[in-house]
Amino acid sequence: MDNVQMFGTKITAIKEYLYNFARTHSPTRLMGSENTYSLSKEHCNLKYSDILPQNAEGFPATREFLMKVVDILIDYIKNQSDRSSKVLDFHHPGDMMRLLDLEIPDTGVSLQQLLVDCSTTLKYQVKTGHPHFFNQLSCGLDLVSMAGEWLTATANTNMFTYEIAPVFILMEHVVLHKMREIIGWPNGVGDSILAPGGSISNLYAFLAARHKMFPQYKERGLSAVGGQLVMFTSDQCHYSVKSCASVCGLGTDNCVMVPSDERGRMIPQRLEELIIERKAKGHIPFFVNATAGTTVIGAFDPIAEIADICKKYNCWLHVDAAWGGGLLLSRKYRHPRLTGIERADSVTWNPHKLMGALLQCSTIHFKDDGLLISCNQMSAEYLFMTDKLYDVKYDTGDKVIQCGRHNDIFKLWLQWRAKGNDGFEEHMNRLMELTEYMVQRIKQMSDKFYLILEPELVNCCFWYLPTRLRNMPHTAEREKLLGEICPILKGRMMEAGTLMVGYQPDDRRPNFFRNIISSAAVTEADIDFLLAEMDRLGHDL
Ligand code: ABU
Repeated sequence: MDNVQMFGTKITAIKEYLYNFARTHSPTRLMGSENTYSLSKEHCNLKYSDILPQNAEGFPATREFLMKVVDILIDYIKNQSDRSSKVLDFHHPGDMMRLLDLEIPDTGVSLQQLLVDCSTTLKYQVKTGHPHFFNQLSCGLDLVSMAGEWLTATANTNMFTYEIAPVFILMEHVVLHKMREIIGWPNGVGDSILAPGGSISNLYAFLAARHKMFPQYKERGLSAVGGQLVMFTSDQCHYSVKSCASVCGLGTDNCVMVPSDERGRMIPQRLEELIIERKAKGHIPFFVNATAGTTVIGAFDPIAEIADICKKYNCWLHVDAAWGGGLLLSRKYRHPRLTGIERADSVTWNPHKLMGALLQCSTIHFKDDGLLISCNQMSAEYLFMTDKLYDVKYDTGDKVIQCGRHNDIFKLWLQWRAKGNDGFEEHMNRLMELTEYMVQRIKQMSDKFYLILEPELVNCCFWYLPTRLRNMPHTAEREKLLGEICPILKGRMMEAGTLMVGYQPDDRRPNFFRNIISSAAVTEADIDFLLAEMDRLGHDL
């Protein structure tokens, strides 16, 4: 052992001594007044090599270690469900670095230290399942879906072949078929895949559309196209659509941003004009993206009207319903928002957003069966042999541009089993009703809040009005001042740790708040709390 190693071993020993001292003298250091995360005396000095799989005799210690990890997780869940607990314990990055021990040691730490590490990690994690977390499109913690994710982690398989994931592959078939039926494609025809996020799902749509129009592109590249491809999307779309143009060689200048109306919906007439304009230049319009639930405002583009234009000009219609897709499950709210979606060639729909499946769970669906494999297949012989024991159409790996694919299906399947279609419909309706409640409360408190527009989805966009600006006429000057308040009030929320609501500008207005209700934990009382807390933290600004 050289001097450096000896020094490292001594430091680890000192740390463990200090840890054990803290454990016996200061139980709260371990995040729990009962000090429940201490391993028994018999196991407290063990290391990873004393448990499975390294030590075949180590099951008792393995079990105790994992049960303690589960205790930590369950306490976290309990704590984040307690409305009097904080949403976050904010520290600036430099301070956070000092609070944590993130170093990778030369000599591994004990199992007991790993439990402290797990507990400390969660102590400083933002509690995205807290009922007062309204910050992102994905909020909340669906516990059945979480149980599914635990099982997924334990099964630790790859989704590229039926050979190593038979049950999960069949679950994908069943759930994705069901989703295509819900989209409205006859008998659920088509093909689908789970992708790592909505942006990549949109990219799959782009690739399939180009492949359909120029099947030679795969082998011959740009020369197969023989002209300038152009795609169209609204100026409110998710930025990943524009990113497709950059990644796939069109260039962002050839992703045409179609103006939207004052409610954030693409103006179909402008789409048609822009297609004609590009055709007149000799370009090849081939792809139109309609957004069903824009990220900031929650707007729905008029899909049926856009579908008519796509048909007229022979363009692929993709619907990015990553955010709004959940409303397909609600008879009350599906129409008119998603009317016409069955006319799309492809649809992105992210269950990890409105449906509350755990991150991440994003699906992309195609009306045309066979396109995904034809577009992406590379026939790697070490994985996708055609002479296997079983029907190799169940090997999904060659349909995608990635190789390894995470198992994102089990958590969704389990959640859907628990809720049934009825449960999901009730969940969607509840989220929309809570949003309606929030709008009603904002209108009742119009001295303190200014509603920017009536929501179509669960995005509620508004300004908070501090006392000094309450009697000012609502002009561009007041909007500018209200915009300046947003980051300050958000900073106060984070420092107080009691609430998280997002803000951003858009191309029509300066900063404004965007509140998202997508967590099953939220109640009317939480919305009342949110509004009261913003006023408490911001009235003097
Ligand atoms: N890709 C959309 C997620 C954005 C958000 O949570 O606000």
